[in-house]
Amino acid sequence: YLHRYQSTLSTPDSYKINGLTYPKDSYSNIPSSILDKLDRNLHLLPSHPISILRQIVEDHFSTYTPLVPSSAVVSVHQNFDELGFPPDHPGRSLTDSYYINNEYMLRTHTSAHEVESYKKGLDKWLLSADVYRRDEIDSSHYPVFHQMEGTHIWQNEDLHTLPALNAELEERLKECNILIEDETVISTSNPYQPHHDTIHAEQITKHLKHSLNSLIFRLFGHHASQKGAEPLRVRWIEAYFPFTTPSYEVEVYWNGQWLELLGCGVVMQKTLDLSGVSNKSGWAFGLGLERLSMVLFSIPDIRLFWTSDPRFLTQFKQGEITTFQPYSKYPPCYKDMSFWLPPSANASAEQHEHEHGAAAAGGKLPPKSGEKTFHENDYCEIVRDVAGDLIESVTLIDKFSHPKTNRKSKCYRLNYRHMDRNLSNEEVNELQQQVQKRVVQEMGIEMR
Ligand code: FA5
Ligand code: MG
Repeated sequence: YLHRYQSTLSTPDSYKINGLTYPKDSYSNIPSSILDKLDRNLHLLPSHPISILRQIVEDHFSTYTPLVPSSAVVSVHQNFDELGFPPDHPGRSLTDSYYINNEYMLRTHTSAHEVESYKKGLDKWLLSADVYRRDEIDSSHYPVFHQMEGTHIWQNEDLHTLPALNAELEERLKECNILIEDETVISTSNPYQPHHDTIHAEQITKHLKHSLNSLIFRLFGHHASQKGAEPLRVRWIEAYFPFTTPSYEVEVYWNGQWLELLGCGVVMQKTLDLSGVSNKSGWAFGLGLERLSMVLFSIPDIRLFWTSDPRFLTQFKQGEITTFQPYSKYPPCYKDMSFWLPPSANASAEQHEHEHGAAAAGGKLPPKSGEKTFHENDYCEIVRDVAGDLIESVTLIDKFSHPKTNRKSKCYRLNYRHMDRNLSNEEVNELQQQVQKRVVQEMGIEMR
């Protein structure tokens, strides 16, 4: 490990990140396996798929200022409050987010930088960064991924220029073999903002849709551009985000499936007011780079983005979307683990999807130290902390409720695989035992 410069450090009392020391408190829940990721910056690594896509999006929006935040640490205020997230939003819970302490956290989305970027007086910008969410373990979920935020805002007195801009974008889209499926309507569930002139709100929404449709065609339209090919299908769906209205999610039809690419909408006036630009209006989007890369480069496992194996890293070239050539995979090795849940977890504590859109409460809100409720994300975190990237997936394979005592048990299958060599049964047993020991100690569960 000597060659590795460690700019992050966790001691029992504090985290040291980018030269700053943050005291720990009952919120602190970041394992060192996650802190290690803070220096990696895959979105800036030349010829890495994540960086290749960032660059293509930046080239597409060539007049927008590219931004890269200096640290993944943001205040809870920036990540949630400034953007109008209600106090009981599930995304705030300790089971879903990584907290430095009750004031600071690792950003869960690039929208955390919206206000500070508007404050800089920028009207058109793109921002790319690593984001952190506690999550389940499988081939498409990893606790760190990358997002790109893009926004375009105008001085209200300039909004009359939008119809001409939109006409130009429409002309260009006509040359693309794209089929846009959009049945969204403006309604009470997805309204324009009351202070907006309807015509202006409509033009901003159009500009948002045209801009993103043309980006998606740039990324996915290669095949559809060939003679006689089927059109590229893009679908617009009504969505909800606390900091935009109207709001949408955009999906693309790829290899026979609809794939969610991004969330977007017209920026809430409250956010712009907070940024000191009340005289402006416009749109914002947030795009997930891993999901995009996995389908465009045919990368089958999200852990591959983090490998240092040259067989992966030397395959790609900046500016080019090429198909991943799989190299030999070593065999997996799975072990099952059955345990009784702690008594207080018997009633509820089912897992939920981590979504920034949903407004429903249901997560465990901070701080509830000392209370033992079972949450799958806590379990997965310990597994990942012990096994690192050797763990490929954690799957619930059985649930049982004792008919007399009403005690509940679960059985998980832990699937281990090394990316670069064979794992021995002894090695895997050793990992499994460490996981067992830690979950018993830290989660109050009892092995069956
Ligand atoms: C957001 O994060 C909003 N900040 C997006 C936004 C920005 C809305 C600006 C409005 C205006 P969401 O949680 O849906 O929303 O994530 C946005 C995108 O990130 C998703 O569409 C998806 O592409 C990607 N994403 C979300 N969760 C994951 C995950 N666990 N793994 C990989 N990609 C993910
Ligand atoms: Mg979403």
